[in-house]
Amino acid sequence: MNTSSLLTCGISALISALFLLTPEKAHATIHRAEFQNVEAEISYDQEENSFRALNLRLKIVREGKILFNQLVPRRSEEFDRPYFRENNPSSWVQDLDGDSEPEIILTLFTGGAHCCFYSLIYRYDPASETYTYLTHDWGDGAAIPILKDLDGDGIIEFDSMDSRFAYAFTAYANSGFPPQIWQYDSDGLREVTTLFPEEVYSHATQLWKYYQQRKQEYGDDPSNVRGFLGAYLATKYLLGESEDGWQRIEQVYQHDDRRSFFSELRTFLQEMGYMTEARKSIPSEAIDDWTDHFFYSVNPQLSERKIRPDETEYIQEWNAIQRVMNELLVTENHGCQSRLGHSVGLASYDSLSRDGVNLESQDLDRVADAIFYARNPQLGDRRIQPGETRLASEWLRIRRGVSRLHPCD
Ligand SMILES: [Ca+2]
Ligand SMILES: [Ca+2]
Repeated sequence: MNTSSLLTCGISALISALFLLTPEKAHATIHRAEFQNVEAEISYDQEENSFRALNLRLKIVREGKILFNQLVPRRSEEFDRPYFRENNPSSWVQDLDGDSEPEIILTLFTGGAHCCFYSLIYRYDPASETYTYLTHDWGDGAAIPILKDLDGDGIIEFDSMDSRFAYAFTAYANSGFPPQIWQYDSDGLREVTTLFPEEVYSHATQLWKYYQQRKQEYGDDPSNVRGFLGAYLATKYLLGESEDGWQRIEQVYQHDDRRSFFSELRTFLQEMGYMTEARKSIPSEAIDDWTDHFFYSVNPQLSERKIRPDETEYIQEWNAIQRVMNELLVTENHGCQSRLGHSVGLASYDSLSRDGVNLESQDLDRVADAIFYARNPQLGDRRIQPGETRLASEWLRIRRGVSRLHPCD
């Protein structure tokens, strides 16, 4: 019998909840589930008219022997309680990693409007004949996973969502979430979202549909649509279709704040790691062209002539900029032809005057740092101290030299 068919019969798992009145007017709540040779029982005392859940205990019986019977370690020993997703047929006792040994997945809710959730995953340790656990945080309720073998290979996927998008661009009710898919092994949960392009694609389609529905039902106000557009774009990055995603968003989002919204969106997606995949496909000519661009911006005296092999300081400065470009450049399509002629650029730009001191792009700060430290190797990587005004104004002069107000300027 293969693992997936074992799994199917195992899902005849028994789940029950019994409510017994104890003398302290506390209800003892018990949940039970079994899978193959493992039976687990969760119990806790629920006081009347109270959110407290006391004495939360997990008992695990394997092959008829009680191997584990302990209080569950919780962030709050009083309030965190087991959570079972409504209408979710997936059992909390399952073989997650396809080794025919069931694990126990206990998800806890801390209380609150929709946050927070975390799971304790218990694994059998044959050497000590007991169970060890690890913890995974889901954050917001939107991320509570559905456990399902999406591709039928016997390894369970945790089908979740990226809850860091809650409140990112708008109120919670208008927030959209990109998909996140995880798999379990003895080291913990590993994110594998991009290995499931069909699921990601269907999320992208769904998010675009939500965006259109909201626009139709509630109007095209920025606060109604920003959350869904942001999550849609993140999903397009997961699919390796960021150019198409940007094109659509720039086409449909015509509000006055579009420039600042796009800039906010780029920075957020970069910080959340969505641009890593896009970065892999950056051609080396684009990296060199961008390096040249910044190098000659801060060295106008060279009139873009080639660096000679004996000009070691210039070579070091150029190499320092190139290292930063390697890390920062992302695939972009801003709907305009960049002067450099590549669909590749930085994620964040200055939004205010190039001549003022109000410089806002973290990417451009890093370019300025690279040049500054290449020119001042005696500093190592120490920061400029208060009072070092000559160094401070040198940094600022470099920073102004690399300022860009728009990807197409
Ligand atoms: Ca297992
Ligand atoms: Ca699978």
